[in-house]
Amino acid sequence: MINLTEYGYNDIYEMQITEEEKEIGLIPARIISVQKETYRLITTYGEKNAKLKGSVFYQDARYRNYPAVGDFCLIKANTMGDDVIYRVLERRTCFSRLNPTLRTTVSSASEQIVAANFDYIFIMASLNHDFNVRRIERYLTTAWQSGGIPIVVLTKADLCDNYSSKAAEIEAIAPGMDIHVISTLTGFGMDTLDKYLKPATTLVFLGSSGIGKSSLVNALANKELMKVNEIRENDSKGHHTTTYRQLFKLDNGVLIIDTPGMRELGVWAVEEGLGETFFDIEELAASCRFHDCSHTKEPGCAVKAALDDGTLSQGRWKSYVRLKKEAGYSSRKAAYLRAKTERNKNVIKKQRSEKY
Ligand SMILES: Nc1nc2c(ncn2[C@@H]2O[C@H](COP(=O)(O)OP(=O)(O)OP(=O)(O)O)[C@@H](O)[C@H]2O)c(=O)[nH]1
Ligand SMILES: [Mg+2]
Ligand SMILES: [Zn+2]
Repeated sequence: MINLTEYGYNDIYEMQITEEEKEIGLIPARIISVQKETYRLITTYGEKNAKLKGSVFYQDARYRNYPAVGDFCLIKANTMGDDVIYRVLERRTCFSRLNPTLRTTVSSASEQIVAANFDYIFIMASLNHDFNVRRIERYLTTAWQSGGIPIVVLTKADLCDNYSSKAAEIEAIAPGMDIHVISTLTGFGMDTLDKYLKPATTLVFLGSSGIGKSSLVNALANKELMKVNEIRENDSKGHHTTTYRQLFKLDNGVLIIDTPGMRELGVWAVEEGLGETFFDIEELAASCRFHDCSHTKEPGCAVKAALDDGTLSQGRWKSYVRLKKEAGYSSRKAAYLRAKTERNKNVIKKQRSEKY
């Protein structure tokens, strides 16, 4: 028997299971990889392939509820074939991006969950030609929304002779954040990652293709878990070695989710998604006595009542508040950018009129 707590399972998930679900024999499992329609998962019985229970998933168009790597699900074990996934348990943390294949509209249907239920989110970039501060900043913005702790890992230190100045550039956009400079080739800086390597702790590796995510998985595992292509540095661009997301348990008990390099992040449009994602909270807020209720000390506050009687979890409320703030920030930023574009247009117009 496998102990699922070694795979990060704990009370946060356990308490979401209803009596009815227990009665019909549903058990928890963690998704360890997703390839098209096939889900690979781990349960107390071991590793199995699983399929979605069609009647539950297909009538629910909200993409968000589909399992992603790292998710804890309720499944029905099937000795005759694939197990059946009934439900995704509420995520403790998750990282999402706009689904590049569904970009026509910005709705919750175009959100793609990259990984779920991790503790640390490694935002990785290589110190050679891939290095791009703005891209790292975009990743960090989204990573903060995930609920996990973002860590910056700069790879291939052996190919860079001014890594401290590059690390300083990151420090400037992410003050106080942990930044690590490593080389899996020489072993440089590898020991600085030790503090994240605790049993049953989940790490997710994100970053462009070819920067050494899988190499780091292998280096930490001390064996070749993931295929790494030994291609020349200047040929590595645009070549994906890892093709799907996968969760590994190392011998030291650490859980790592390796992901394929992302060409584009398409930062999840927080503002548009907020109401759909947190429809329950928006509904509650609408029934507060005062329409401009701040949900802190007003009488007749429905949000506070729901928090008190437990129908709304503190975690969900906190992430709503955080996202709301974030949305305010991005709309202010958008307004600023619009104003700036307007100004530029006027400058160009003026220059043009001066010409003629
Ligand atoms: N010089 C040097 N090369 C490295 C280092 N780490 C990885 N590489 C090389 O970089 C190339 C890409 O490494 P991978 O680990 O496959 O990169 P990845 O981020 O997993 O790429 P995808 O799976 O495509 O997303 C390989 O040729 C590695 O040998 C390093 O620290 N130094
Ligand atoms: Mg890889
Ligand atoms: Zn209120």
